[in-house]
Amino acid sequence: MSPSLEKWIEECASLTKPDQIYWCDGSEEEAHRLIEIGMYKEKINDNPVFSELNHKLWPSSYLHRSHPTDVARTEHLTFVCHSDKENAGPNNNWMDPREAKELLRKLSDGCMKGRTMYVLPYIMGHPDSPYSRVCVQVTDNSYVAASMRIMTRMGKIALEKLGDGGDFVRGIHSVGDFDPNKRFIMHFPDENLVWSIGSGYGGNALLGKKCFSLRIASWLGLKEDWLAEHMIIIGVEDPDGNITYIAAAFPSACGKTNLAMLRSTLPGYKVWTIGDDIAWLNIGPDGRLYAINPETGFFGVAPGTSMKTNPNMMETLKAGTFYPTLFTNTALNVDTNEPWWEGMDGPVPENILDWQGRKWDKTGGNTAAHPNSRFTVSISQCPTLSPEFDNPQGVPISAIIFGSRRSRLLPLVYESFSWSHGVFCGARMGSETTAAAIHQTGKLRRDPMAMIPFCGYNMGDYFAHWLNMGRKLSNPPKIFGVNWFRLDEDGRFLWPGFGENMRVLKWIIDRINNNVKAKESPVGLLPYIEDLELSGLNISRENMEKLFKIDNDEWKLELEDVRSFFNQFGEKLPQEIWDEFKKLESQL
Ligand code: GTP
Ligand code: SPV
Ligand code: MN
Repeated sequence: MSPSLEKWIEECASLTKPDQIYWCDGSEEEAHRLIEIGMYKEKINDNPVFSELNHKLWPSSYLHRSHPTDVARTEHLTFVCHSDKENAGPNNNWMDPREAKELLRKLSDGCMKGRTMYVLPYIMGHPDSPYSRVCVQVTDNSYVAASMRIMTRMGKIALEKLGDGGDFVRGIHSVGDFDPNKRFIMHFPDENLVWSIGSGYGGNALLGKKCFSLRIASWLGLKEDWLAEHMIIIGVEDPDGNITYIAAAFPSACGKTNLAMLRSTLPGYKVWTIGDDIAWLNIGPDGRLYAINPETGFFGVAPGTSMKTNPNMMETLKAGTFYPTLFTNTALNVDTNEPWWEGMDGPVPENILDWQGRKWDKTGGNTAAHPNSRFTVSISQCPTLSPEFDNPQGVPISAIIFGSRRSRLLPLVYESFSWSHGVFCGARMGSETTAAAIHQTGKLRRDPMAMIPFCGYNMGDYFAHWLNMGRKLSNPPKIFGVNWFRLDEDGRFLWPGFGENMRVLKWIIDRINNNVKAKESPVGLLPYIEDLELSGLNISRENMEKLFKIDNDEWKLELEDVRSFFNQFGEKLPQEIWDEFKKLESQL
C-alpha cells in the first residue's frame, strides 16, 4: 500500500470525521452491497438513494432520485484555483487557492459524521496505457461510489498500478447537506486536487469525469503536449471494411452520445464506439494524433433516447449484469416499475410518477422526467463497442469534428481550409444552451471546442496550444464542422439527424480519401449536393439548399459577437486566430 495514499486518507478522515472508512475493491459483490446500502440505509431528502426497477425488463437497474436542487452541473459554483489568476482566464471562476481551501476546510469539517467514507482508487485510461492516470476519490455517498465503478476502472486494479508510489490525482467529495449555498466544485491544478462539496450530481461529484479528465487534465496537457477534450471517439467502417477514426466535440446535450452509437441507415457503413464524452489526444510515435477514452461508462441524457433514435443505447441499457445500470431523475411507470422519459418508444403510460416521485399530470405542462435526467451504464454492454476500446495506445484520428446546436447560420457540414482555420472554427463555436447545466436554456453562448465549462486554464493559451499541436503533428487530422439542428421557418429540424448523420460522416470520409471535390465558401469548404448520398431519404432539394445557405448578413452579426468574445482574452488570443478572423471578415 502506498504510504502517501494512507497518509492522505488519514488526513481526509480527520477533517471530515466519518463513522467508518471503507476501501472499495471494485468487485461485483461490493457493487451490489453499495446499492443495498443506498436502498435501505442512506437517504436523500428522506428518500432512499436507490430503488429497484423491473429486473425482468431492465436487468440490474435502479432508480436514483437526486436532491431536487441538485440536477445538473453548476458552473457558477465551479472554480479553478490557479495560484496566478491570469492562468484561470476569463473562462473560469477563480479563487485564491489558500482562500478556497480555507473555505472548503470549514465546510468539510465533520461533514461525514454519521456516514461512511468510501475510498475509491481508480484509473482513467487502460492500466497498460502510457497515457492513463491513477486517481483516488473519497466520497460519502453510495450513488457516487456505485457510479464511479461503472465510469472508471475502479478498485484493486488501481491500487496495483499505484504500488507504493505517491503519484495519484486526489479527489475529496462530500454531498454535505445538499445545500446549494454551501456547494462548491473547486480545482487545484498545481496539486492535482479536486475538492467538491454539496452536490451528488454527475459532473459535480464523479470527479474522474469533467473535474479531472477535462479541467485538471487539460492543464496537464498544456504542460505535457497533449489535449484533453470534450469529444467522442468513433471508428467508421465503410463497405470495404476500412475503418476511419474520428473525434468529435459537441457541447453538453448536443448529440455526442447519439453520434458515438449511431446505427447507420446507409447499407455497408457502421459506427464502432470508443467513447461518448471525453478524449485524451496524444501525439503517437509516428507523429499522428492518437485518441483514448479514459472512461469505461456512459453518463448519458435519457430524454429522447429510444429505439428510433438510439437503438444501440436501448440495448446497452437492458444488458446490465456485472455492472448495474443506474437511472437518475427519470420518471417511473408505476404499473410496470420501469423507468420512463419523454421521447421513449410507445404510448405514454397511464400511471406515472415524475422525477421527484410525485404523481404526474400529463396536462400540467411539466415533463415527467427531468430534462437532464440521465443513465449511468457500462460501455462493456454496448453492442457497437470497438475492438480497439482497450488498445492502450489509442486509435489514430483522421478527422476532428466540431458540432454545435444552431437553429440558424451554420451549414449541415463544412470542412476547414487548414489546421489553423479549423482551430479558428473551433474557437468561434457558439451553441444554444441545454439543460445539462443550471442556466437558462436555448440561449446562444460561445463554447469554443465545446470546452467553455471544462477548460481548466486561460482559453487564450488553450487556442495557442491547439495551434502548436498542429505544428507538432506530421499528419494532422482534417477539421470539419457540423450542425444537425438547423430549423426551417416553422421551427422544424431541416435534417432528420441520428442514423441519417451517417450520410454526413460518409462525405467527411470521402473528403479524407480525396474521393470528392468541395465548393469554396467564405466559411469553409461545402459539399456539392450531388456528392452527398441521399438515396432513400425523403428530403427536398429546397431543404438541402437551406441546410447549406450562407447568409452573409447573419455571419457579419455573428462575427461581431465572436469579436467581443475574443477580445476578453486580450494579448493571450493568438495572432493566427485574429488572422483567420480577418480573412473571414473580408470575404463576407
Ligand atoms: P452530454 O452527455 O451532456 O455531454 O451530451 P451529449 O452531447 O452526449 O448529447 P446526447 O447525444 O445525449 O444528445 C442530447 C440531445 O440531443 C438528446 O435530446 C437527443 O435526442 C438530441 N440529438 C442528438 N442527436 C441529434 C440529431 O442528430 N438530431 C436532432 N434533432 N437531435 C439530436
Ligand atoms: C455534460 O454536461 O457535458 C455531461 C454530463 O456529460 S456531466 O457529467 O454532468 O458533465
Ligand atoms: Mn459531456
